[in-house]
Amino acid sequence: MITSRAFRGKRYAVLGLARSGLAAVEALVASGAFVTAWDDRDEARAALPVGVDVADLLELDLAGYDAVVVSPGIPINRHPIAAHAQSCGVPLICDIELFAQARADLPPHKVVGITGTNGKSTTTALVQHLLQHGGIASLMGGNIGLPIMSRDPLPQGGVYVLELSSYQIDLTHSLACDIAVLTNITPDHLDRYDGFDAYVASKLRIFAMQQPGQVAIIAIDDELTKSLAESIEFACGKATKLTTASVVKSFGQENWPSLQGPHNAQNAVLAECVARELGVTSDKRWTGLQSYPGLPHRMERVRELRDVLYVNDSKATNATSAAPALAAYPAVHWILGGQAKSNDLDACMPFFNHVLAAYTIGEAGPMFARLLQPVMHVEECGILEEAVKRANLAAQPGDTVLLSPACASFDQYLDFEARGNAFRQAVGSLA
Ligand code: UMA
Ligand code: ADP
Repeated sequence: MITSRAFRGKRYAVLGLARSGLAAVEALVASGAFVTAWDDRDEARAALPVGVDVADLLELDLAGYDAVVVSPGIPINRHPIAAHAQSCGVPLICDIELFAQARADLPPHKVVGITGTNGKSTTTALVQHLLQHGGIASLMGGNIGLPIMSRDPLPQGGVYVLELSSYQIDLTHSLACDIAVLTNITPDHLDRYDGFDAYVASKLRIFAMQQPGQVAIIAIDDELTKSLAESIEFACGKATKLTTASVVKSFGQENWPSLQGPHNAQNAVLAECVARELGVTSDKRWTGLQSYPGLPHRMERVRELRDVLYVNDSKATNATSAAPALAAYPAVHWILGGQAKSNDLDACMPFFNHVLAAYTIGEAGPMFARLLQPVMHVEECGILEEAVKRANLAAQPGDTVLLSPACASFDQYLDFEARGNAFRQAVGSLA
């Protein structure tokens, strides 16, 4: 794990004890800090290591604590911990800020931070793959599901590749990324922000934290990112602006089996640029794009049964990210729904002609059914297993059964991974 002298003898209150919170507690304790921790779940508190005080932070006088370490999943725009910490004059941070503060004790290294609404995990995993393929020691962490504080430090010259959500950026104050990457920004997570502009401002803090001379790499495939890139270049000096369209033609995307579709072209262009900036040779970059294995739950081919392809795209948690999956297949039985992030499916509309039937699930099911019924056949299924069963009955050879829900999973599942696993299981049990 990552430890630091910066934490020794200090006092931290930690709220949220799932992946990132527990990793933070363990790293702080190992660094010689005093830790008081809380999670509303009994079993999460029971997993705490010895030596940690357990107390409900809302009932604790936080004066004298050096920081409150909050898990990114805790909505600080409405959770009372934010006002409580503020009234005690204690900063709210997350594990990524702890990492930033620990950097001075790590062997000389570089940090790549990757944010954006869609494509973060793919770009992060691809950067990591290209660096390793190019012989550069690196590890990935952050929102990709790998809490960075639980990883062992890299040797000198290593590169930490961090996927950063806006939630994490909100709780990070001093992470100066040697390379900061923005994939795209479309409306998402609006329950956590006071409007779209506030969400955009949150993402842009990744650049505001950079030092002069550090590199910003930004995909400029739409008007918003184009104008943001101009202002970032103006503010922080060294920015590289990339358009997918102009670059990808000469790249040979047809040779990258796990990076199909226009969205993956964007991710590949960004990752290739990061790898180039960090000294990976062009030969290694090209062969690395070819050998990239892909990530689970992102347009993952789960099974072929009687010539019907089953695809798990559970990670498509908003309409913008579901659209490229619809675009990729011509005859789709589309399973969608969950916890809605918006009341429309406008981003998917250009590809409605690829959809043979829609199978709605979850909280958003009735709303999506109302939206889609005028333009396609819709079956309201409620749960995923029913949707898989009905899609299986209807699908003909050559069709694709696609879970690309355009919604968060939290109404019915722990997270998108649990939803994707449930899809795999339901598909696996089809006879
Ligand atoms: N909790 C309370 N009280 C509350 C609310 C929550 O005690 O009022 C507790 C819960 O019981 C739980 C913990 O707080 O134990 C929740 O923490 P968490 O949701 O932050 O869970 P982690 O496992 O630490 O996961 C977090 C990120 N989760 C979120 O941002 C929601 C993970 O991103 C990330 O991979 C992980 O840290 C490691 O860095 C997931 C995610 O969904 C994948 N991210 C969003 C996205 O990609 O869209 C932003
Ligand atoms: P994130 O980590 O930002 O959620 P992922 O790389 O995990 O992004 O991809 C999530 C989903 O978003 C994928 O299933 C895919 O359908 C879609 N997607 C991936 N990259 C992009 C992109 N650059 N633009 C739009 N959609 C994308």
